[in-house]
Amino acid sequence: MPEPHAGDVAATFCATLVDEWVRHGVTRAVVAPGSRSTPMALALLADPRVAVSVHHDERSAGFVALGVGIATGLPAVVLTTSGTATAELHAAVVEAHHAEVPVLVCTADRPPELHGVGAPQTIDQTNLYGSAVRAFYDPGVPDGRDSADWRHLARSALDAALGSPPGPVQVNLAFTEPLVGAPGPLPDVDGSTTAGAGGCEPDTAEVALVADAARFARGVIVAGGGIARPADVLALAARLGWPVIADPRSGCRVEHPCVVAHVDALLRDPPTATRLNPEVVLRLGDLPASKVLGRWLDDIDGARQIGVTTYGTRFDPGRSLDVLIAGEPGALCAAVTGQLESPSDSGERGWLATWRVADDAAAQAIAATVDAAGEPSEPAVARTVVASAPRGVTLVVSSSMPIRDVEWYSAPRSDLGVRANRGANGIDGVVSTALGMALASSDPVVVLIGDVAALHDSTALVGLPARGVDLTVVVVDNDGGGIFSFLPQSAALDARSFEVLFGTPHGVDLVGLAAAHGISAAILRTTDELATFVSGAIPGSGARVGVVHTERATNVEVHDAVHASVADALRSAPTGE
Ligand SMILES: Cc1ncc(C[n+]2csc(CCOP(=O)(O)OP(=O)(O)O)c2C)c(N)n1
Ligand SMILES: [Mg+2]
Repeated sequence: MPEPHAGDVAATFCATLVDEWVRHGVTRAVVAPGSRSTPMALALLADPRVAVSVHHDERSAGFVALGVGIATGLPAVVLTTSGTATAELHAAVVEAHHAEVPVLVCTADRPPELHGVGAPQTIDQTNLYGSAVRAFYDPGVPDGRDSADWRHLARSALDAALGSPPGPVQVNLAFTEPLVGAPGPLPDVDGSTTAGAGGCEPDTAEVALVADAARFARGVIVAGGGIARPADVLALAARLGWPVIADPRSGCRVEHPCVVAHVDALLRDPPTATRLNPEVVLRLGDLPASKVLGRWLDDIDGARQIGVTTYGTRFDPGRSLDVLIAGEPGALCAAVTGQLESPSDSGERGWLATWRVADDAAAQAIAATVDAAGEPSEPAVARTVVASAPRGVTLVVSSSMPIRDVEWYSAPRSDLGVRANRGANGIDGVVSTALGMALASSDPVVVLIGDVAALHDSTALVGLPARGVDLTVVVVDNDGGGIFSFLPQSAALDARSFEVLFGTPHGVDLVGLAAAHGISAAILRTTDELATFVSGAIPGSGARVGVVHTERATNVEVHDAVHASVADALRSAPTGE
């Protein structure tokens, strides 16, 4: 029998993997150009059930795939050629690992005989991403005799990506030349189903443990990212008369009597921080960005702290949790509500009222201070973007100051999904992540991002107008890293050293940069202009960039003024008790 044509075998192998992935829900592929990846690139493009987007920069491509996984809960395939191209994906793989987002990472490779002999574009890709992947597969060059295993390989990789927790998986694909071939008949489908992502179920003892803690009047719920059923969290809070410290990513930051939106400002005021000390803390999902909140949680004396995360992942850098429960936080709250005997009596309402009065006073002080300034300050930008985004939009917020400003100052909103790459808190890949989300959903996406983060991911802009997405990017341009002005380095160093190493002005014209990519871009000079711009993020609005200029030094003053006004307001507000 003649040897099968290597190109045809590779084509059939790749078509089989793609078919198996598509049969189990994969619909998107993100491909970066290169030769060695040809068999898989052609298989993805040939399958009409797969939407393929092509990106020159693999680093950006990795984050686009991450965004697809965030938006859909299903992995995108991201494909690169061999060599350094594969290493460019590492940042997105690390973020996907920590954020528990599924991604199928396909790295093309040279065959074994070309390793260690100086062949071009050949590096050791074995376990390239270390412990950041759920699984690593290296099936070797397909030769046709192994075809009975192909579907199994595809399904194991998908199961690992959708495991508990979900995450990235590397499938290293070695191909020999010729790289172009025609697929033959695919191996038969074996009919088995995929495991799918399932969280852990809290057991009855864990539900009872939380229900027992719910006997305390002075309880607090801290809701971070990673809550699938926020309504159940709010229902438990309402039943117990407990405040919910609601991170914008939690889905709980809605207009609701239990929701506390300005905890960072409240806890900066020491008498208030002491007055609000709870007996029990229920920490749901990951942690909000506020350091002030984190420190307060770590320093609370004698309070019982119970953590609940879908996959039992620990978010507890201060080691203050007494118990960690694995289970979807909303589902756990619903189970606990079901176990409670009678509605709380009104005596417990004093506790919630204390928080309500404080948070309302803070909200008013923030609004008065921030909205009083004519020029758009950075807190005003965050407030305006959150308030003006049209219904149904997803807001993607970058580290570093944007996520904090949204968390600290924005008013609650019931109809706005907020996302941020907080797995590893990188400022990289933010626009690309948002692009992936926009590609995978029909709703517009708005990004709030600093200038350094925007520049870091500027290759996300390549070809953007032709991608058919509604992506509105608001860049807060303070010509450098504004967050560092809040850190001890700023006081400890001489002004010149600080500016060189941390301020890092770059002087790039971001409107010009966007325009060079064919994107409609404008400077936004007032909060009104910003509000109009953001409210234009509607279906069909396309790719748009708006730049708001601010100053790093002034920004520190604005933050200080806001916190001072909150402290004043808290001193004159009734205590609520
Ligand atoms: C990939 C990555 N590199 C570096 C950092 C460290 N870092 C944190 S914030 C920051 C500056 C961010 O500046 P910008 O995006 O303009 O936001 P601003 O602080 O001005 O709000 C840097 C470099 C990081 N978090 N991630
Ligand atoms: Mg900046």
